[in-house]
Amino acid sequence: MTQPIYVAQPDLPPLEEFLPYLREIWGNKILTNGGPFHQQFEQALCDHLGVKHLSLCSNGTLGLVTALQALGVTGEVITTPYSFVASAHSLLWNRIEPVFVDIDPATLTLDPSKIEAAITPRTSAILAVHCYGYRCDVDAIRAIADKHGLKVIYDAAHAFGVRDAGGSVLRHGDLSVVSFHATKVFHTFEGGAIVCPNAETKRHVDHLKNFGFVDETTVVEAGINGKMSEVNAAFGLLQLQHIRASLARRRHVDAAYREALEGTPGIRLLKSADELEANHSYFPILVEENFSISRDALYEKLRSHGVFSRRYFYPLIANFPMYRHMASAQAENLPQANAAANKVLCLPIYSALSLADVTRIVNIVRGA
Ligand code: T4K
Repeated sequence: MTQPIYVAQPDLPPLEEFLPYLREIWGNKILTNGGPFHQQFEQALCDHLGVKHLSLCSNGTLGLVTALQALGVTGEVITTPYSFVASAHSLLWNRIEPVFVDIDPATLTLDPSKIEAAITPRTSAILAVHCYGYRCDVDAIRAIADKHGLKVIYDAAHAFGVRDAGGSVLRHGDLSVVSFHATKVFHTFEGGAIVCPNAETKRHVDHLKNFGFVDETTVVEAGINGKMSEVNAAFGLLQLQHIRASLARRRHVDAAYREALEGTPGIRLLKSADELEANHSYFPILVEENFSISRDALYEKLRSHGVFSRRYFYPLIANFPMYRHMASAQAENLPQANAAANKVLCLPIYSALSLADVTRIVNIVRGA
């Protein structure tokens, strides 16, 4: 009986490597609220990413909610419908109205050429997503934001380790939020971070993720509990020692998929990661109309062989009940996003995926 293959599998270092960290926590009894591992991990991440300021948080979703609050974003925010539902939910949690704009079919990220037409006097920001680790057109988005006086927030949940000519892509935007969920390239079981442009913004974010406390008796804003625990922070410190090797193995898996699938009639791949500075966090294929079976039939076929691919991101966010009544959510406004939601299948990719399993998966796809 062959083992099931899931879309993601978290990296876990040998348990013995984690035990000394746990002993330290058991010894000092500091479990959360910005303890020593939290501080060390923040600094180590800044060094690793080459950014000056970041604030750890308990997950990417609360990171997004807090980032929007920190920037004082209100009214309407232009965003992509092609993402995990947490992107748009972070707006609703702040009582902000999402205005959906279509995506660029080449990168599946927000199409800058569609943004200006969606700006109204109520627009205060753009929330864009580096989908699958493919960098948004950050220069075009910045130019539009500057012209109209808008803030830019990047949902960089998928973008840990992605670099461009200037360094980590997490430095872009007024704030950038990364997820360290178990299914991500770099994870701390649950977790995330808000990358900040300066110390003052980081301080503000630090207060907001701690209920709004600035000292023992002063609460300045209605903050939330978005803190990362010491166990998660310690695990993150350990994970950082393994991330380069893990990314290198993902690169091999990505390359093996590409080599085997390139040229398959009816299967389209996004441009290779190196051209777009991505991080092999997902392996999306687009099942076009001329493929032998439908995307959903291929999904079922893989399942019947114990391969659990995922239709990220189907349904489109704009089609969920809390969004679909909105004018910008209508299908005629979002042809590319709807097409992607109906075509994309994310094949399993993780550092421990063997090349034999890649071949097995490709054979199922090609034999369909
Ligand atoms: N923005 C974007 C663009 C995002 O993609 C996400 C999260 C967020 C914001 C929010 O960040 P967080 O608040 O989550 O930090 C998963 C994740 O829960 C979610 O983090 C992620 N995006 C989203 C794309 O995918 P599911 O429902 O697909 O997860 P699940 O449990 O079905 O896991 C997929 C497969 O991974 C499983 O079949 C088996 C494997 N797996 C999963 C877990 C959790 C494991 O082997 N071990 C595990 O512990 O949502």
